[in-house]
Amino acid sequence: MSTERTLVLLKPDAVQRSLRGEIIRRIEAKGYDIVALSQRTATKEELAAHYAEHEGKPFYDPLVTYMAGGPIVALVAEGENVIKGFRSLAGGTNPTEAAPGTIRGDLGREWDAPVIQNLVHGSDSVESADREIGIWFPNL
Ligand code: DAT
Ligand code: MG
Repeated sequence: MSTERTLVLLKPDAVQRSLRGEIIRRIEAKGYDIVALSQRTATKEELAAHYAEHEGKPFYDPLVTYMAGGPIVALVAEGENVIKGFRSLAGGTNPTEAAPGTIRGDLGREWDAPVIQNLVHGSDSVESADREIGIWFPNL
């Protein structure tokens, strides 16, 4: 076990649907600390850095357009194994298939859109978390 930090984004659909409180409640109820939090509209530069691993994939352009389409909330959560733990809270990528009890499974659904809108992002490894926290919170 080790204390970790992870980068969470509440995506534009979460903000637009007024689900910020519900999602943050689940993070806090799980017992993780929120050590930084900021709402802003993401720039294309931030999103290009954040989603560099997906550049060239068919959903990349719609993904960046969706993520730039409204305010997001970026936050850093801290706790033992929080990287894996938040991804468990979030559920699988496709909200139709995400397990009930998870953020995406309980609150998400598919829409007629060229990209999956699934409410939240969570870092997938220690290396990703370090890199992503550096993008969204360079002074942390
Ligand atoms: P995750 O967010 O579960 O880590 P990912 O990193 O593979 O998933 O993809 C980033 C986002 O891109 C994901 O949250 C939703 C979107 N996405 C992924 N695969 C997709 C696909 N096949 N079609 C449309 N959108 C997709
Ligand atoms: Mg990912």
